[in-house]
Amino acid sequence: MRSSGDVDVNALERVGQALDRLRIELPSWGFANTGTRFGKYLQPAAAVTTAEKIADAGQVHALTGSCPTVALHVLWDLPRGLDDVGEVARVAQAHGLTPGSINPNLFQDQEYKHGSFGNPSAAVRERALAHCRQSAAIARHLGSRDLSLWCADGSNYPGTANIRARKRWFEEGLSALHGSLAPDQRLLVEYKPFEPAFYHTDIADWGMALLFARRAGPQARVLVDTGHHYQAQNIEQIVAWLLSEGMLGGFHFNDRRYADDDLTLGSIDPYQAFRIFHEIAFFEWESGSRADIAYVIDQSHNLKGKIESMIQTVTQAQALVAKAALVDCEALASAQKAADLVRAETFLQDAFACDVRPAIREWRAAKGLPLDPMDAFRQGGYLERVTRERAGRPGSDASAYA
Ligand SMILES: [Mn+2]
Repeated sequence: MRSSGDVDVNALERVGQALDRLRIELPSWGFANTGTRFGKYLQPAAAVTTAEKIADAGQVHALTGSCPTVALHVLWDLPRGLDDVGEVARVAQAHGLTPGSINPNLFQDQEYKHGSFGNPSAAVRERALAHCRQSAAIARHLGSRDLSLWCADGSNYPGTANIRARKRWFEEGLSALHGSLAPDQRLLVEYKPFEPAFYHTDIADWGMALLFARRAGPQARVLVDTGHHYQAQNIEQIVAWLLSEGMLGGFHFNDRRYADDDLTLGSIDPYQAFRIFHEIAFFEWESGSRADIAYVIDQSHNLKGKIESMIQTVTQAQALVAKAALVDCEALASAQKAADLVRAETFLQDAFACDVRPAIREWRAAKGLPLDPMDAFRQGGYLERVTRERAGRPGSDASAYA
């Protein structure tokens, strides 16, 4: 690319190709009233039923063109388990979507007070396994590939948990779960350093998730939630290592300032997200293969409008992916080889500084999408309609903690 800030024809094509391939999954829980530990500010337009969450996700996909799937939480979206599968599939199809990753819930029920797969009680560990197996069955019936696991397991005080025993129980549980996957299913293992546990967390970092995934079986991969790292951790290095190991299964996207803040992707540090997208693009260029990665948004907005914040997130992801597509990987590789530091770094900085908005508008026009998805949403009347329909109903204050 040129460093003038203009997007030339070749670059325009690269942006178009990158956007054509971008699929970013929306979380059903991002459209409902969800809470912080301290309080919850209710939105009259928030979705209550699974059908409403899917309808809202359908709006975001219709306007952005990048979100054909919706992630589902078993406990919140399919409370009757397999009996809810038919209706969820029907509603998704009606809104132009397909069900995406299936997320078991191993942290909300009272039984999980001291953990799920790491619980000292064999009965609770069995219960966690049974719930995950049922979730895998739900995924099969919905045609969803990924079973996405986040375990809140951990302890709050030194000496209160047998860390090695819990590791062993996790290995046993995850292997047993892997054994009940269909051949085309994947098990994604997410990690998080702390919260809700504040002394030790059983899957605290990418290395632990990698070990568990390797031991579970060949269909297990690591899921990187961008908010689940210590301050200043080099996330793109983790991404590069997992790519190199063939173990990067997916992302949960959000941004953070302090901890797992669930802020809008790129709102605090867009260069961080850009560097992640760049490492993936660079890997794909170098290997000549597509990285098989599930991109999922994991954000629950308590203050911003829920649909608007998702549109904002997706358009931000489109912009950052477009910028990453502008890095001239061949020239970068040769600068790296020559240890030409400033030149190498400048390839990233130039791409990041490039104004990709005209190229993205061209792509949208070619796809028959609105040139400005946010403006189209605000003009479209959907929010006013659902606010009228949903306000004041019983259940609109229903609790979920995402
Ligand atoms: Mn997550």
